[in-house]
Amino acid sequence: KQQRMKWWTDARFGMFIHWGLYSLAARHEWVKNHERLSNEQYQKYFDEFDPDHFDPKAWARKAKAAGMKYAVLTSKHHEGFCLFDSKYTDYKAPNTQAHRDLVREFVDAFRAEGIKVGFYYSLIDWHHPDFPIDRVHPLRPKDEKDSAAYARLNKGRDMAKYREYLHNQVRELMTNYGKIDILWLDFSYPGQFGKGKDDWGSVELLKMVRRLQPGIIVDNRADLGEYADGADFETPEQVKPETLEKYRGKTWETCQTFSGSWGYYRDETSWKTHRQLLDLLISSVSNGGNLILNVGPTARGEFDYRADNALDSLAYWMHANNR
Ligand code: FUL
Repeated sequence: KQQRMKWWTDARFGMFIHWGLYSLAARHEWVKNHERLSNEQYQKYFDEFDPDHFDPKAWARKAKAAGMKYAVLTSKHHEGFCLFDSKYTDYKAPNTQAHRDLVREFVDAFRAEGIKVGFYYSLIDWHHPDFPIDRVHPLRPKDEKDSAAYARLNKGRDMAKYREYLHNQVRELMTNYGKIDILWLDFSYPGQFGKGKDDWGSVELLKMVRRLQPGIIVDNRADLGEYADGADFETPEQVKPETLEKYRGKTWETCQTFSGSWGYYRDETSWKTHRQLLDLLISSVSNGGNLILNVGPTARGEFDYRADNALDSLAYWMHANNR
């Protein structure tokens, strides 16, 4: 394991990319949940998705200049939309006006810059017809404690079928794109929303992943229980730099946003200052961990000017301090 982790530990700094249909709404990647949108209401984002400014080579150059050594893209977020070409769904980028597999272009562009590539894949899915309606599902009942209502809503939904779908898709991701360096499964926090390793078939899933991608590094969010070799690193999310000290001695990566949300949120005003970003990087590295900093590209496929400015400031700092 130590050997497997070596490049990642040396790398220290990566780019997270949250991109999906929620980028069109431009008000949080959880918009479907927050606003309890039905598939029909959400459909307009699929119909309008047309990333005419998508230039993954430009993304990769910006990541590289900022000193980032790996990048993790949302192949599928909670909304269920797939940026990749999957045999198991029609709900995917090739069927939009993009007309292509965006994951493949990401992988090719970042590899060409010498940046390691990884996939985020959401274990929960707010589009799949078999995924059960729970307390965090957009279609949850008005009274979130009404168990009879859940029973009614879940009639005909079958977790076993969804589990098969998720295993099939992860197999595609682990098979069709060459060597993948990182897999970022998200989430369950066991027990919190009533889902766990038996629902995901996590242990089997990870065994398959390790078989198909022997060198891959996997996060700790799939509730792996007794399967000790399952997870490689802890994932403290949006924590303050002064709290990172407590992770010393562990293998960890803190994931952080430029503002609050992960998906593009046009009107968010809570952007971190460049100094705060630098503090996060320095605090992560000096406490023995990694930082993965997130960009939420716009629906048209480019980085917002505030993200560009932030990356530029990091690039300038790297340039000045790279001796
Ligand atoms: C969380 C997700 O719910 C967020 O939307 C985001 O992807 C973050 C990295 O992980 O669990």
